[in-house]
Amino acid sequence: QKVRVAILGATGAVGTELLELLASRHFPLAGLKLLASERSAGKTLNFQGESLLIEAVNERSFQDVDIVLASAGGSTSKAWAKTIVESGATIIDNSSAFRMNPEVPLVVPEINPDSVDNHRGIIANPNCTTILLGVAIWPLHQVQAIERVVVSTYQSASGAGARAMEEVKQQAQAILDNRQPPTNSFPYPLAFNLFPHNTPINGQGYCEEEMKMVNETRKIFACPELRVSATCVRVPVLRAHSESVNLEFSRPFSVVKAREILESAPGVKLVEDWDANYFPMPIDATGRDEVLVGRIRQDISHPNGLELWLCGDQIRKGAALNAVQIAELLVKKNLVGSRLATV
Ligand code: A2P
Ligand code: 11C
Repeated sequence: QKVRVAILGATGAVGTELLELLASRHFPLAGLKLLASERSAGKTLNFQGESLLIEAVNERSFQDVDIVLASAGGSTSKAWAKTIVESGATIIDNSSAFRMNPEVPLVVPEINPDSVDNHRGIIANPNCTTILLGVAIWPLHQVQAIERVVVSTYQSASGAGARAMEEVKQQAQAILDNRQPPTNSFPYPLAFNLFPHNTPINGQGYCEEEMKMVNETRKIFACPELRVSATCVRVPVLRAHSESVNLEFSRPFSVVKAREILESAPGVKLVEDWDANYFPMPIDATGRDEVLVGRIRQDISHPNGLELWLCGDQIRKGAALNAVQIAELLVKKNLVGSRLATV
């Protein structure tokens, strides 16, 4: 089966990675359409040696499309989802617009591939921090149920988009040159600094990004009672997120067993050289598909606790790769096309 694909947000950090992944993974394309805002209309992007024209999205954009890979922000997804589904296409949406809608599957193919079976035209790609965490801890959860997760993130600039990545570089240069660093994409300088994630804070003191980790993990794991507490922090790294993870089980989980499980877990690469003090780092995760996991150790403060550390490419597994894997899953399961969601 060959599929007609459109990328909505083709010029963005995730959009350009989607292009690369469709080519390198030999996705069975029957056509590829690049969509963005009016700002990019008429420009071109290279795909497999061919120069493809970028079009401004409009009412007719989806009439000859089977799958839309959307990564143009929540408001753009909300604005176009109905048109996409009514045109007969399936939208795989990278934004948070529909993730918690009970009709919308929230999918990490390594965790809940069968949740796509009843999709109604909209499938949501989880938040990057949630995907990376889920891929690393789901295999352990299969062996012994996790009771509580305490996670702290070290999130790269890429999560805020392509312009934000450029801005960190400009900030670094400005600071080195003794100039005022620009802060258009971020509220504060990120270069030579870090700050708690700048999404709105709720009445309990948690920001939106932290609550995404709580609610999305519960939905993907089909574990509405799972106890999760997150602290999300932006760090001056370009495109790979890191996470410090503390897991609590109902009884001790052997470190040896955890390593054994993660060594063969899908989407995970164990990176541990204790003698060399070498563990996952964002520079090693950059451009890679796997979530790098290491520093697995017994929590000395709790007999049933395990500690681990992970890094994963935010643009790849945290966004574009997961979306392309969902598209591949739809093709494999013959589930391409919409079933008219209520949006
Ligand atoms: P454009 O380059 O034309 O602004 P990032 O997350 O890296 O910032 O990328 C955001 C992507 O979403 C870009 O491709 C951007 O296109 C696209 N985009 C932003 N707003 C809209 C919109 N209103 N309609 C269509 N695409 C949009
Ligand atoms: C960040 N995780 O790093 C965010 C970006 O819900 O998809 C993606 C937000 C989302 O800031």
